[in-house]
Amino acid sequence: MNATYQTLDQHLGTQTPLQSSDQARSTALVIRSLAAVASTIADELAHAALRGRLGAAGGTNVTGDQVKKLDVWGHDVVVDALRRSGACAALVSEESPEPVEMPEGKGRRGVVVACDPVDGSSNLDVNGTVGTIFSIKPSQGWDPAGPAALTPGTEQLAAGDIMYGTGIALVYTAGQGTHGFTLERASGTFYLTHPNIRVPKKGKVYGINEGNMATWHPGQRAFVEHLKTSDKATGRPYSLRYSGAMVADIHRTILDGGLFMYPADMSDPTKPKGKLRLLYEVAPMGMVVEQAGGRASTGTERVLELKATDYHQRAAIIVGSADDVTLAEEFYRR
Ligand code: FDP
Repeated sequence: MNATYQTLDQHLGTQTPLQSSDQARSTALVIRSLAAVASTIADELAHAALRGRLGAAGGTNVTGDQVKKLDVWGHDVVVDALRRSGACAALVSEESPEPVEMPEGKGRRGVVVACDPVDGSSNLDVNGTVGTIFSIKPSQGWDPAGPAALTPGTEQLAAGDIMYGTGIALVYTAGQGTHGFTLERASGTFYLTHPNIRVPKKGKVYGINEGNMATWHPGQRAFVEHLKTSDKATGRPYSLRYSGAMVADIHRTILDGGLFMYPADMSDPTKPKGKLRLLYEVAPMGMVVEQAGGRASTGTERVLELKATDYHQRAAIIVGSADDVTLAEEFYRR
């Protein structure tokens, strides 16, 4: 390497919120374990076609998505790593209907983790980008500890994601800014390459699955129409970029600004239906973006204040540059 970078381990030691209690230290341990698993997942993804790991595992998960072989494998390696850490009391995972309770991490110092081990799995079979998302909350000493995951996102001790792209990037926040690391594959070490990321106040790019437009709230439709309308003074039209993996779309958004949106399906206006999962997609990415100076909203509410009643609850999300998210909310109010 041409420069000297701080390692993830060293950086975790600088974060004040991670030093204050046994539970804070457990949070750092969990982040270390997930970073170690990232190397293993990256290697498996890179060789999936050669190791017979592409394609469907057969069946659907609890939220009705088709399960891929790599989803199941990813869940198993995350469970193993968290058990071994001795710091996790329960794991809420996309691939398990009920929380996986872990006796190894019970007690006041344990944390609960919500994780999507392989997010964006429809990209798997086309060699597209995927990611891992994690959220860490206090277990409150509960046994079973799973219900402690249902508290609002404001209770998160830390959150982050790992993006398996051309490089492997890990982004995390423990409530003291959002920081980005790049994996040096040969040593399996994450180095701090993007300290204290700041989302530009306003962007030029939006990411959304426009194929769903017919189901959107009228305010959402009008907002996207606005972004596409030319107006030099306000930097429009915005460009559209959409990878199909939340982690990749939000990674671009925090670095370059703009918006990532997965609004609710309002086909039945009395029953808005989000797609993305609150505990292991929406809330953790909301914390990552807020800690970088951006905003995360459903269009009408701050996502970090949503309280879950179900482990796999879905929620809408409009996330990114503060001014752009605020403007989206104005369109919802009109
Ligand atoms: P996927 O279904 O492929 O796992 O859960 C999520 C997710 O991917 C996100 O990562 C992604 O942003 C979104 O769903 C893509 O959904 P659409 O295919 O409906 O656009």
